[in-house]
Amino acid sequence: MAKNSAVYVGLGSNLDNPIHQVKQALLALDAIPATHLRAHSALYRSKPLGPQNQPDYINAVAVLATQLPPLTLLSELQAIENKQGRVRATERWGPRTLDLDMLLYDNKQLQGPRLTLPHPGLHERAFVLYPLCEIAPDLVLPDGQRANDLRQRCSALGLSKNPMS
Ligand code: A4P
Ligand code: MG
Repeated sequence: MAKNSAVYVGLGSNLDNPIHQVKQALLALDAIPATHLRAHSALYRSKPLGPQNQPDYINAVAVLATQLPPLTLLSELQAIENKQGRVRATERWGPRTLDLDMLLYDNKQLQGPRLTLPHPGLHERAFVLYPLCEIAPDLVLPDGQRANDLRQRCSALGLSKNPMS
């Protein structure tokens, strides 16, 4: 039987009913071939990182068990983004219906043209670290740092658990 890998995925949305977008994406993650949704965090509301003239985000983190290799899984994540109306605009960090970031794939570290692991924003983003530590409080990153130590160093200003989740 093929080995299961543990993959953490960051979900974000700030357009077109973000709570619905994120909940819909969780269902879609569980429907990826050879992949299961193991757990997900609560939904969080966060102030935008990047241009401020855009709505607040809804963010969450999910953990998957998958038999797909990293680039195949990335294509599946991008297909879900596209299906949920993602338009790739030229503005960096602009608003989007759905963003699915591969935060971690087991302990892999790689820097390729399509995929960087761990995701480069992981170490410093409250909207990633707080939901990540909610579902994986003892997680150790590939570089040996504890996710919970990074979270404690990261201000939660502008981040709140969404009461609707
Ligand atoms: N790519 C490389 N590594 C990865 C990875 N680990 N996971 C490549 C996913 N994709 C990865 O991504 C651009 C390219 O990154 C892809 O083609 C893929 O091959 P994209 O989703 O098309 O564009 P993007 O998301 O706008 O780019 P970027 O720079 O990755 O942005 P981030 O880091 O995803 O940040 N504020 C709040 N509050 N909450 C948010 O969720 N998100 C962003 C986007 C900005 N501000 C935010 C939030
Ligand atoms: Mg992204």
